[in-house]
Amino acid sequence: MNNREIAEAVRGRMPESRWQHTQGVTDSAIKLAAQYGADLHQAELAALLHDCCKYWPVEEQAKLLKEQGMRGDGMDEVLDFDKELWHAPAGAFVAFRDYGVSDGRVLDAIRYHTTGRRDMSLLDKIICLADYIEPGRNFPGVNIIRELAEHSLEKALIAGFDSTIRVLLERGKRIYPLTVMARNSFLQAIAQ
Ligand code: DGI
Ligand code: FE
Ligand code: FE
Repeated sequence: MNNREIAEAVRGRMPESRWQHTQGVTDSAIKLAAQYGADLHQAELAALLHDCCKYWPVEEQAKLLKEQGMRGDGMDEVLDFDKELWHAPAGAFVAFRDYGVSDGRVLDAIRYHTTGRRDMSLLDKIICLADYIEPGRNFPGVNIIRELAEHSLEKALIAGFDSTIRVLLERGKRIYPLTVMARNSFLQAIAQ
């Protein structure tokens, strides 16, 4: 499947509002990739597929994740955390199985687009940040993240994770360990 065919298939399997979001993430990811020297085709492909599982019944997402078994990739505990996190690793599996994506860098960018991870790749950073700043996003602080994205992927992502973590703290929720690791590794990187 080429990117255009993938776009049509993805669109058919989600509500129109999520397709608008997916297009926004794709536009933002391509811009960030051009600005920061990443592969535009990979950025487009990962963005198109990043939320491909978002509207699957959670039981099906859980089933896919159980079938994959333990991978030792930081996602093994995900079923024990917020269901909102499941669509990312489940989406990577579906991108591989149903959309024929074999590029591990694209699959990882989908897998870690919600939580982040320690030492995120350039493509991981672009997809995660595009998801925060796409034009349809409208949460408190989003414009600061957009401004930071002009100069530093890392500073923008710290601000993004800070806003997510703040909401989780306010709601008394746990924070997935990979999100803490991602934020720590960015803080370390910008201090150097
Ligand atoms: O799928 P989207 O709505 O486009 O965006 P996303 O994949 O970033 O959203 C997943 C949601 O997961 C996000 O609104 C916050 C929530 N969440 C719950 N626990 C955690 C978490 N996000 C992160 N990064 N870390 C968590 O521990
Ligand atoms: Fe998502
Ligand atoms: Fe998204």
